[in-house]
Amino acid sequence: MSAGKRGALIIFEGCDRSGKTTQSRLLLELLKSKDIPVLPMNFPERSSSIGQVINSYLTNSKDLPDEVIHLMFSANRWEHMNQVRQRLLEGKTLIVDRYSYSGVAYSAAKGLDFDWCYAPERGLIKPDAVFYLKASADDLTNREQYGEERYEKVEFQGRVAQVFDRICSKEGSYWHQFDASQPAKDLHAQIASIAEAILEKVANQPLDKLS
Ligand code: T5A
Repeated sequence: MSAGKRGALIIFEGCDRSGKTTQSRLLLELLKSKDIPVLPMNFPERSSSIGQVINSYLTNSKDLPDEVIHLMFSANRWEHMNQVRQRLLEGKTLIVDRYSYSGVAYSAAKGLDFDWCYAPERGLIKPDAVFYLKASADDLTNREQYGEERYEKVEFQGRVAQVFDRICSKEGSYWHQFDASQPAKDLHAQIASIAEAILEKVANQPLDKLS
């Protein structure tokens, strides 16, 4: 990549088991094969001290009030923001499995106020694109290992999906919704063509913040 061009911040969002990890990996491999500088990331990032608390919570070995775990998920993003900014400005594209929208969707689905949930996300780097993988909760429960973590319950995932839908219609311009129940290869082909156009489009644009 030539001097001054930045990388793109691309996010995958969706309910548990919607295929985010699969699609992130396929996109990463494609871009790498084209010699585009690209790195994977995911939130929660479970290795930091905050991330370890989040992991204990998700695997049901620790309980925390809803507000506290919400703020920890957000803090986990904030603790990585300098690294995210630096990598993007170095020209590296980041393919990120979950971001602020998961933070809002899962906490609002528990009954916390939507605006309260969104407030700590303000100021984080705004994604250039969000790929929202949407499928019915009934479809997703049939996928491998469904049900192992705290939030993997059909009724709860239905509420999470409603919040994702609300955010998708509100944020419209940089959200791209896909039918996650189609074969992974077909989904990848659709995602790839949009992603490559986005990389070109944002290379000379300044980074923006969530507001
Ligand atoms: N959370 C997260 C919050 O509450 N607040 C926050 O701020 C954040 C960031 C952990 C949990 O944390 C919550 C949300 C989550 O509940 P996670 O570690 O990302 O988040 O957990 P999951 O979403 O459960 O991630 P998974 O890796 O388990 O699911 P993926 O990545 O969506 O799905 P993937 O690709 O691993 O695929 C799951 C299975 O389906 C198959 C795969 O082979 C695999 O077996 N599959 C398909 N099958 C059929 N058709 C397709 N198109 C398929 N694509 C994949």
